[in-house]
Amino acid sequence: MKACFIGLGYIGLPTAIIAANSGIDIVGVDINAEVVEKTQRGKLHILEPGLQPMLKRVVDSGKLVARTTPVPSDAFFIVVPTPFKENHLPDISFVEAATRSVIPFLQEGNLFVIESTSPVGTTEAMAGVIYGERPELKGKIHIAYCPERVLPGNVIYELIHNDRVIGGLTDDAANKAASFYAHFVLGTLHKTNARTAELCKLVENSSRDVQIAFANELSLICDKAGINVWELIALANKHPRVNILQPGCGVGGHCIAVDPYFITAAFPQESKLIATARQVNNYKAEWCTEKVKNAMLKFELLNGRKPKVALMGLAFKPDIDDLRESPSKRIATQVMQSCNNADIMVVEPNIDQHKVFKLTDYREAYDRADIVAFLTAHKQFKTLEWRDNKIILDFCGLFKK
Ligand code: SAJ
Repeated sequence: MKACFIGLGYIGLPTAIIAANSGIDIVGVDINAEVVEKTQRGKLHILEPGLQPMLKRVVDSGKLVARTTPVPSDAFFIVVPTPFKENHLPDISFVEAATRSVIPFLQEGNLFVIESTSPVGTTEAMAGVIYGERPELKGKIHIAYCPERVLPGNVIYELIHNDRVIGGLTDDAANKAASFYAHFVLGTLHKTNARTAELCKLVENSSRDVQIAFANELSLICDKAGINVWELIALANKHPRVNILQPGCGVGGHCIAVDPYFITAAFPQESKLIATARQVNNYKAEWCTEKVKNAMLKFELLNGRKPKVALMGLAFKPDIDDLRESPSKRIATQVMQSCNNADIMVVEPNIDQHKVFKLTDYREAYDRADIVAFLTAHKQFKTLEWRDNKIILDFCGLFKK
């Protein structure tokens, strides 16, 4: 069995490694020559615990080979990003380009699977692209959609143990894809059609977005009402059927802050709640920005000088180095743009340097600042003690005060 993985990013590379580790001959393909070269040397180009030694092993044993172009195989997997364009419209151009790149190599009996998060109907559309170029293959290859659902940081465990949803354009395609995943997935493989599987992925992340929006909305209400939101949520969660998530300074990352738009773009009339959740979570970051700016103004009025401000954390969630779609980064940018003369220290302990922000050590920033805004609850910040002589804006619930 030989399979080609198109896209060696945060999901494609770990899946390729785990599939190779299960004994399948894997060819990993990426258009980025640097990624290919590094992977060929057995060097991991992403941060993911436990994956480096596994990569080295499968490269050394010849089970994983990296290239910039596909080769004839039994199965092809599309694992490339699907960002959004202006107006939050999904951009499936990478999926289409990756699909087109494998078309010359497709043979009768092959399996073709899309894993990239995609709007409903993408798998059917890509089948149309394939058969448009290779009409002789119509009905002779097996096409399916099987979304990834792993949590960065826990990818090895989740790739093996999570259940998978496998949507075939035909029952045969779903069965064929399921027997591929059965080589390395211990979770249950649930078969369905491609459109259901596409929407299922979008719904999983939208569900989390809506739940976080509820927590963020509560934080706004509590702020006005003078109630501690952390205590409120902890108490409400004592109810056996209530499980409210935690508020923060908004929702970031390339999944939860993006995928709901794939639903709202296609079903605008029917997805009011999903759209509102996006607005609430986006608004929460603006609200935090205003809170910081107001605290700075108030400080200046009271003390007759500008405050020193520490903005703590740029990553989109705790203990990672990923700044994509990060609300903390947005807040830091907006605060800095609004007061160009102020003394602002930006802190991100998980990265060494940043091309826009000059980074300060977290202890130094905490010591020096008059106003401290905690944007991301990194573990380093949890070692700091509350100080009554500072104005602390605890947006991510570090002290739960
Ligand atoms: N967040 C909160 N409050 C919470 C939980 C999270 O504000 O109580 C924020 C985080 O700070 C972050 C954002 O939400 O900004 C998203 O973080 P996350 O940990 O919820 O999720 P991701 O983006 O790292 O991964 C999600 C996962 N999806 C679900 O849990 C439904 C993962 O399983 C998916 O595979 C991944 O998206 C993906 O690739 O789609």
